[in-house]
Amino acid sequence: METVPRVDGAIPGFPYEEYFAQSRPVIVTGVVDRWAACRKWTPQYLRSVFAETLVPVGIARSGHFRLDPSRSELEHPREMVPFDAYANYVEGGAGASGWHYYLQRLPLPDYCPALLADVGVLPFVAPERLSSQNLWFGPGGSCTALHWDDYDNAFVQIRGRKHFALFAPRDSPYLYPSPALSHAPHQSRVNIDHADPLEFPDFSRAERCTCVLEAGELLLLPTCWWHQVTSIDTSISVNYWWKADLESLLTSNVAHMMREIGRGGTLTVLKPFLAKVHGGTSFMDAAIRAERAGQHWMCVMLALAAIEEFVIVEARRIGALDGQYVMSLDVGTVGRRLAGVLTREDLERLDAAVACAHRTREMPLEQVSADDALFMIDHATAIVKQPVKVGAISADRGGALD
Ligand SMILES: O=C(O)CCC(=O)C(=O)O
Repeated sequence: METVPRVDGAIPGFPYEEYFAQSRPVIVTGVVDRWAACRKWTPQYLRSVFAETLVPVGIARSGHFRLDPSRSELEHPREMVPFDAYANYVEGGAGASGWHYYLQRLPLPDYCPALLADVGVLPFVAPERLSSQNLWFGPGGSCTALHWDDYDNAFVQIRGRKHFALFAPRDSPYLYPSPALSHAPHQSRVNIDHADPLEFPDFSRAERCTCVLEAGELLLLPTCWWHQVTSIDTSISVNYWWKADLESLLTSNVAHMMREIGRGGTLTVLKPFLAKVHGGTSFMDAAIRAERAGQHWMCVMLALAAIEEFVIVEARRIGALDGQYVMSLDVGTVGRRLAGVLTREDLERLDAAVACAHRTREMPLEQVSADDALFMIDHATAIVKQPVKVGAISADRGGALD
């Protein structure tokens, strides 16, 4: 089993961005240990600052916190609890009642902006890309189940230790994600501590990488890395999520979702996902960027999404789609209702592009050729007169990641 490397970050010009660009997790020492938070923050200190502020605390029977794929929420509803009472519970030794409580990803700017004065600035996080800064506070044994996020992550351990089990994005086929159109497509169905080999026979092929993050250390966790996180002691952490580059999201995690969604219908449901990506402007732009990055499978699927979206938007505009459930329609058929928008030549291109994309969808990512990618760009560019920008269409069905 591999471990995550530790590097000393206290050198001028430390190459933070390279670790994200190359999708390599790393523990950085000698940086965040200088933050005031690492000196000041204890359960008692947090209690004095938050006082009776109500905070949403997660509840689980076992200490294992999982999302319910049908609700985009934890398996048990969170409870609003006064912070001071929760801090008493953490300090008093959890678990007496058989229930386990964990304060997960509490947005600090919303709940306690005063605490932000104690954390430093991360020079590699551009303010316009920052999505959230969250507090994680709980007793030993709190475990956030295996999942991946569509943001880059800087995870700062302030107090106590946390154990991380990581899997690279390429291991997604062995990690059995929840269904792509569920509310937790980024969560694994496998309990990695007691995996059932009959239910999840390929799990043993996944290569686990582990580490224990100590107080005063910073873990750089690039987007799409699967992680399960377990507090070893009473633990206080802060994490930063920010918009990842489009190219680093075009991984087998997203391919798995696209394949599953594409088998049942159109890919336009992935639009909210695109909106969370740095540089994600339209499916067409994304397809072109994927082609430039040599990600041919992704290019083909994104070009198909651009075509599907254009056909749906145009069909709605001229009233040819009333009441039809967009998720499962056949774009070839709908395209034929677009007289005046699509020419006969466009329709021939549409059929050829859909056939190419459906064939590609079932292929391993690395086997798709540059010719197929260019064929799709060419056809999509001809069909899609005006790429639909992010935010211009609302998807009919959720499925975007939290
Ligand atoms: O600390 C935890 O419990 C989970 C952290 C996590 O999942 C994250 O930062 O993405």
